[in-house]
Amino acid sequence: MATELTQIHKNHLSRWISSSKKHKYTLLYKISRDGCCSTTFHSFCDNKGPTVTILYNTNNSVYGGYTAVSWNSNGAYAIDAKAFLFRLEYNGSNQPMKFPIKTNGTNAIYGHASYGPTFGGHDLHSFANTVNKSGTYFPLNGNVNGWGVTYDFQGQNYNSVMNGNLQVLDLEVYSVEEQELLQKPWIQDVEWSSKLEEDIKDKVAMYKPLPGLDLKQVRILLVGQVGAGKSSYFNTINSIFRGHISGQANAGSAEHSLTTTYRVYQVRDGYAGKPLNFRLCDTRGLEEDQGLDDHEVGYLLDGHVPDRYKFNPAVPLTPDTIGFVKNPKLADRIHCVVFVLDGSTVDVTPDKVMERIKSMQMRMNQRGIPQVVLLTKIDRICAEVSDDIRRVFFSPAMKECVDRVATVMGLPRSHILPVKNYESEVELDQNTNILSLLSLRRMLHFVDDFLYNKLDEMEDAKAQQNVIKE
Ligand SMILES: Nc1nc2c(ncn2[C@@H]2O[C@H](COP(=O)(O)OP(=O)(O)OP(=O)(O)O)[C@@H](O)[C@H]2O)c(=O)[nH]1
Ligand SMILES: [Mg+2]
Repeated sequence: MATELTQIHKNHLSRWISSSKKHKYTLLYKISRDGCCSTTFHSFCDNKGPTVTILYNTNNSVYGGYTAVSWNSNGAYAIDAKAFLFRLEYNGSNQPMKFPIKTNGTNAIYGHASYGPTFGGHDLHSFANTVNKSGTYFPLNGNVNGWGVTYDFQGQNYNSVMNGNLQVLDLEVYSVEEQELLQKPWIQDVEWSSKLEEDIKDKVAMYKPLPGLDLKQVRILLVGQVGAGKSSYFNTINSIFRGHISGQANAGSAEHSLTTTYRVYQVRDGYAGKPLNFRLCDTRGLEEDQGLDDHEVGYLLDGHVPDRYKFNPAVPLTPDTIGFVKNPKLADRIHCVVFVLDGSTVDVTPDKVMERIKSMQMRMNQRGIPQVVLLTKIDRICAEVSDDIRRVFFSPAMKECVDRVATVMGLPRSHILPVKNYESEVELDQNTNILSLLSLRRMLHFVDDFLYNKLDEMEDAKAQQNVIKE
């Protein structure tokens, strides 16, 4: 289990702290990093204003407490009517629940130099003095002797919140600051109008690959972790051009990749219309130990993999596989790669998946193939964006997420394209369409960069041949 506050956790906490405000969470103290010691806790966390304390236990449950007042070492209770305890996950599943204070704020927290974070009298006393790690976890020496004295546990007990023990993989304290929407957008904003929607839709529909390359359609490859939203992106684009919500590609949640077959999808302009000049290539998701492998990626990029090829981890693709495209042309190759990343969990992407993405990037760089990131599920990154997609470029949470992804992927911010895919909607929405079309138009610009390079290469080679002939 990741012992780090995810975006989904932050969203729950922010809603509980104040539904109308956004918050910035800064890690102050983490026992697996800083040691489990009350003096360290106080030196890092006293007088820091509002904080949230999170415990991750060995049963994959995540719980903790929020206080709007500063921690102190005075050996005294502090009053805080805004304090609450909470559960975020129970046995690895999302089970958020807020446990409000029931005493008008009296005895909300207890600050003592020898105590770690302690809430109520004492509904949750995490630890005292120093606790050493035992194997993989910290057997905290606190207690919950005052369970329900200060906080209203809504019928929940020590077992149903904390599995009846205080064995934790980690305990973290974050400072919580209120954040307003940005004054200036993190990247140029657009005019969210039906005219813009029509303009970009037309541009995309009229897109033609560079002449002189004998290329009718370009290919954009979608790769990324299982469940990131690759198939949903194709469905979103397809829906926009179909004129209604469509679910042509199978999308949903499964333990392993739902997409097991390589699909080189066409998008048609309107009902039974003619195919547009780009194809979206949907792949099997990346996983820590299975899924699309490096070898297959090389074949995909070079255009050896046939449409409807069934990925099979037990039988890797080889030149002898039926349908293997032996002599791919430029038209068979990939002209732009899109890394599809789930914005709401990107901060906890497993290291192994990240390593695989990095090694794929090397293959793409060797071939000069442009790369962009499609940041999906932005409705889960920021509640304000979920309410109104037009706030996407003004959301501090979006900016933070985009900056993190740009750094990790080694790409400029302008290569990170946020989208909200259609997932449960029944009607198209103008602003959702605009954001998706903007991303597609950017991808086609990147495709053009690649094609210009190819054209230059071809022309240079021709010129060389002419020189040799002369
Ligand atoms: N809220 C929200 N959910 C999304 C978004 N995009 C995709 N989803 C949901 O995420 C889940 C996974 O989406 P898929 O499109 O199947 O993901 P995939 O990358 O194709 O996954 P695999 O084929 O299994 O590798 C589905 O339940 C989608 O409805 C989004 O932008 N917002
Ligand atoms: Mg899929």
